[in-house]
Amino acid sequence: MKITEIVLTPVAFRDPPLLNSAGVHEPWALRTIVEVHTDEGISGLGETYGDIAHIERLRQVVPSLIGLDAFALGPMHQRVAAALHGVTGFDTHGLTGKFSAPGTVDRVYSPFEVACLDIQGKAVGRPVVDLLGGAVRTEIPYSAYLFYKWAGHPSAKLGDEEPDQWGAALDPAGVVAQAKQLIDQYGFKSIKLKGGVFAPDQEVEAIKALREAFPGTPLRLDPNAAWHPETGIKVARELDGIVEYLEDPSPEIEGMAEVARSAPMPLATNMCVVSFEHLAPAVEQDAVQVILSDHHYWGGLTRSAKLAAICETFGIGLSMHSNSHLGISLAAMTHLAAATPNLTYACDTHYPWNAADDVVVPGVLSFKDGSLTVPSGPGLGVELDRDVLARLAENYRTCGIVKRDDTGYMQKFNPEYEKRRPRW
Ligand code: GKR
Ligand code: MG
Repeated sequence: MKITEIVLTPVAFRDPPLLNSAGVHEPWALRTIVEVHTDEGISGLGETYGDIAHIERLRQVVPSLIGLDAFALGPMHQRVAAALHGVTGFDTHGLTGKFSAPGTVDRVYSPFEVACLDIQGKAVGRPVVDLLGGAVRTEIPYSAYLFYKWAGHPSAKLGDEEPDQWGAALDPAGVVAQAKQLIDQYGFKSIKLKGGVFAPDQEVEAIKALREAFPGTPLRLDPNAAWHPETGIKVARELDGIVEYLEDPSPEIEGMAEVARSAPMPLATNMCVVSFEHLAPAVEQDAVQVILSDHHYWGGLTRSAKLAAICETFGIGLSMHSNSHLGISLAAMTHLAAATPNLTYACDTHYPWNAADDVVVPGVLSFKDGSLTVPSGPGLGVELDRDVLARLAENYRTCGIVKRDDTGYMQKFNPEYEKRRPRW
């Protein structure tokens, strides 16, 4: 089954002003929708980042994939590596760690692999989860992903914003209210708070307020490496018995190892271990006890299964990371989580923040009690809504954003703002 054509469609969709240690989300989030077509008339879908530099790298490899068998994933990875000739990508927010040349290959390869698995599933009439070894669970729990946020996007200056459907969350009461809203709507049974926005004491207070409002619900805090190791150690001690894990308190493997030596709870990361070459030093230093896998940068679903095996070997726990995304990614994440026995934490997802603009035909991806049922149709089990795709592609052409820049957007309203990691 030969690949005959690959279509890349950059899209932009509405994103609320979510705050993090790099700044604040812009009004539009970017993704690229990948469609792989074959000579047997079967097509597959993938979804990946939408920054211009990433799109250029996707474009660079497409010609070398034409003519390849849609089942030839090993050769496909090799062709992507050859086409990129050691190119190292980069992002400016740094929220998913440092890019290396092998990590860049995995990021670029991922959406093509997912699309080919979609094709393979359709060809044999089985869901992708079956190609990954079969479902060890059919309901996949996701966590309520809370963000500090402004009431809405400012039109000219901070303070003049028209509130969006979630309103502001800038203190512990706002964070608890946001959790209630997400839990009422989706039924989530775990909570993650994105931190690194306010001084650590205030974020600890917010976590304690969540503990009081939701007794027994697993909690996590993720400041995206905003703290010096000594601050990380202090916070870890204060949150003993309150969070199930503390995510990326401090930068780099060495910083995480320093915190881990004194932290009473496991430390998790999606920043210092983001590629296979980071695993050996992290294991040697016992820097992280949980890895947030993410098929968008670990090289697709089959290479994420390899990561899971390595984590199992070294007794490292597994959770799942997310960035702003649409339903093709959510379907792929759900199939992967269903097939990964040691993925025992509820997965992260930004989906509730962006669901209104999904490119996938509604119905299949609907949360019940905080979980998604693994789609049962062949392949990923989701279908593109062509009208929405056309609308989001037009958004991309007109929105004026070609790369995610949380820091630059924050500086528009607060010119003094500097991205500092660690800050406290
Ligand atoms: O969307 O602002 C965000 C997050 O901070 C995201 O970019 C991170 O990569 O969700 C992420 C995380 O867990 O670090
Ligand atoms: Mg994180």
